Amino acid sequence: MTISSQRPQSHNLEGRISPQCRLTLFFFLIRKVTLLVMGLDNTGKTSLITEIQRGEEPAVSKLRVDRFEVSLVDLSGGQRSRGTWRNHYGDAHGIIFVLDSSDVLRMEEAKRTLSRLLAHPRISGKPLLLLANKQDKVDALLPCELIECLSLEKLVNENKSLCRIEPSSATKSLHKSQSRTILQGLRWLLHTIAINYSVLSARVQQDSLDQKAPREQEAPRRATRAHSQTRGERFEKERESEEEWVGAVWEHG
Ligand SMILES: Nc1nc2c(ncn2[C@@H]2O[C@H](COP(=O)(O)OP(=O)(O)O)[C@@H](O)[C@H]2O)c(=O)[nH]1
Ligand SMILES: [Mg+2]
Repeated sequence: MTISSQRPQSHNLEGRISPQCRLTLFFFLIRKVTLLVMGLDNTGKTSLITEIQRGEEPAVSKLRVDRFEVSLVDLSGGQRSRGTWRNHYGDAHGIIFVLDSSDVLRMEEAKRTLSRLLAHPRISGKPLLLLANKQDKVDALLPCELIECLSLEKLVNENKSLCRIEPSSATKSLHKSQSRTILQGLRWLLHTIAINYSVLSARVQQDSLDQKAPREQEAPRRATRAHSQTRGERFEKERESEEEWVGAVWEHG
């Protein structure tokens, strides 16, 4: 019996697809896209998603927009929940960051949160849509005022993220022009993702694997540890790690 020493050939079709065919694929392929919906608590994330899909409010909503199958992941924005955002960074092709334009008192907190988010290696460079929500309120800041307030130009330039800001309102009495701006923003985000789709998808694939790996390695170790501890010891340890974790959230958002 002979064993072939030939290495298996890779099947890279790139060079074999004619430019015409590539153009056809570009227009007709359905692309799967994951968008993370983030922002401080109470800014209107869940209301906006419900408005966009005109239905219930599950944590992950699926919708079809043009040639895209979009998963919108609604991430809770409370102080403690923000510590778990990073578990989703690797899955994202793009970000929707929702602001309560009328909450001037929390604008500094929003700026800090956005700045940390954009600087994260798994987010940096991914396209960002900012929704300046609650525009129906009389004291709401306009998008141009928010750009100043958040030093947005500096922030996105530092992290090489393409960014667009749109006014929005998620109230039931939504004016037609408001729902148009949300859709316009969403289309811009998807179009920007489409232009960089191969690069972003490769990044998502790699980051999702990297994200899963440490958790899978950690699981058997955790099981062994739990088995060898008494109930009292376990409680003490859990309380300690909870305290450490709360500290970490305060420090890193
Ligand atoms: N006036 C006004 N209220 C809004 C708007 N969007 C959301 N809300 C209200 O803000 C509160 C928080 O909304 P929610 O969607 O739960 O925020 P989340 O914590 O970011 O998911 C709710 O009482 C909403 O009804 C808006 O565009 N205008
Ligand atoms: Mg919510």
